[in-house]
Amino acid sequence: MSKVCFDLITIFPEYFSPLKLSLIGKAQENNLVSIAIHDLRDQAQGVHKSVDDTPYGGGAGMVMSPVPWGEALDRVIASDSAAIHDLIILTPAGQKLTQSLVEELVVCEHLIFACGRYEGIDHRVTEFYQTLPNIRVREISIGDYVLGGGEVATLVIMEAVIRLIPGVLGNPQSLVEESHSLPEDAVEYPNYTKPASWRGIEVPEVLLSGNHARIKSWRNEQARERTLKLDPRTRG
Ligand code: JBZ
Repeated sequence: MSKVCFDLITIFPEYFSPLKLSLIGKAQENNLVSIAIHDLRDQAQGVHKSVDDTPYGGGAGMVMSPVPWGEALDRVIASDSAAIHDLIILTPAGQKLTQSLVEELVVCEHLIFACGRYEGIDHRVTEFYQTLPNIRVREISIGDYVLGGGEVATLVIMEAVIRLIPGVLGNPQSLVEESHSLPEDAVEYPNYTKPASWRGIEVPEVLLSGNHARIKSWRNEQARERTLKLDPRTRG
């Protein structure tokens, strides 16, 4: 069975409390994934346990020191030294997250998420781990907006990856429908449930018709309209 191991390294371990909930909580209980959370500050030196310093060359803000990062990463890698590790460094300069990237990640055996804060992590961390055998370094961004650190980006990626692990979703049909029934790159059709009339708004008649061919083509048309409305230049 393909059990994916996750190690998360952060100065805010409590950011990851929601991983005990819902789908991801169940996936852990059912031993489909293992998730370990590590406090970077455990590897920091001195009374102040500082993990950042001023940037060489000047400029605003602080940069995370490679020293505690190296200690934390070496420990995680050593704890499963036979595995191939994918080290994911969250950064706005990274490869944009897409469903195809998520599909690449779900086949990895051991994913390490390095969650930076401040202006990010000293670039030598990327450079060093790229030189090691059995480690693949990936710099990833979840999108074009400004975040305060890598923790929320990590949660997004984990939710997208873990739901693709075999056995995690109760109803694997939803995976099939997502990937096949709609045109490539289309958004979903609108969904309705009971009651058939709510605040004077009726559920579209076609959905009550029982005519599955009509329903299918109506849904495809709705999805196409929504997709065009979102991005008329490149989609639909
Ligand atoms: C991300 C310093 O740590 C950061 C800051 C911003 C940021 C990330 C990490 S990851 N933005 C994104 O996914 O866009």
